[in-house]
Amino acid sequence: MSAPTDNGAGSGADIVSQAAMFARPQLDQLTLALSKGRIFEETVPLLKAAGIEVTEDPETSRKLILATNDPLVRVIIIRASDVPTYVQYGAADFGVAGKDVLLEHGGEGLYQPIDLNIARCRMSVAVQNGFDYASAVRQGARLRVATKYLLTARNHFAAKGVHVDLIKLYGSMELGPLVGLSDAIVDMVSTGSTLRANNLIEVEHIMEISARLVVNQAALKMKRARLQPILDAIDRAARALA
Ligand code: PRT
Ligand code: MG
Repeated sequence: MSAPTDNGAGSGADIVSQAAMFARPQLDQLTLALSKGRIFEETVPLLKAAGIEVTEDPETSRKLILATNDPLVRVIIIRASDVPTYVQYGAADFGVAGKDVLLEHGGEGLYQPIDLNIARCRMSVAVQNGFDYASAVRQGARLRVATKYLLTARNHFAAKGVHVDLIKLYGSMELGPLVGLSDAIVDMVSTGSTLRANNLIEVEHIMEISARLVVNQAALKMKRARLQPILDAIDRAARALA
């Protein structure tokens, strides 16, 4: 009888590899931080080009540490906005995060990001259809803006000289103008269908967004021999797919 793979009571070999996965990181072991969903899905082909295959699916597994075909490379699955923090503190050697997330984090302790050209979207200002954004801005009214991206939004409106009261949200920004929480939102737009479904329109395009590969500065020095060929292969694959 074969034991279910998820109950920790696997074969001897399973137990050894599980132990290796949970052991404190070794100098020659690499930890990659990814978030579930689009970042994971769009990073997988790039990893494959570097010879790394994640052997479990984060959508069906409850594990937060996933093994790969390379015993010295493991993947941790965390919230998108936590990726820079894990990499900054060296809990992950490298990770993939959106430019939106990296701008909010500030980039401390992270080595020069490589643009992977994946998870592409744009950061925009949107308002309810019918709201006269141009006049509100022209008249110097104080705009209430709901967003997850406080720093980027603050910089954007400050550069334009627009007075804003920023309201921090953690998700579903689209609801803000519909229930009178805010006049506008700053959020990611990809197909535009979420805005349309909620009677919102884009009134300003702040910047193009794509996901970046970020590397812990110390790891790049200490683990360069193992890390650099992987970074180069991912970079080549990203350019080839772009
Ligand atoms: O979901 P969670 O709160 O855990 O975190 P997250 O939303 O940051 O993670 P995730 O996985 O949704 O997004 C990860 C990264 O993907 C983001 O940091 C962006 O860099 C990038 N990305 C690309 C997007 C989108 N496209 C996107 N469409 N992030 C979010 N969206 C959302 C947007 O916020 C809006 O609610 O999708 C909706 C709009 O999509 P359309 O297609 O209807 O326009
Ligand atoms: Mg999301």
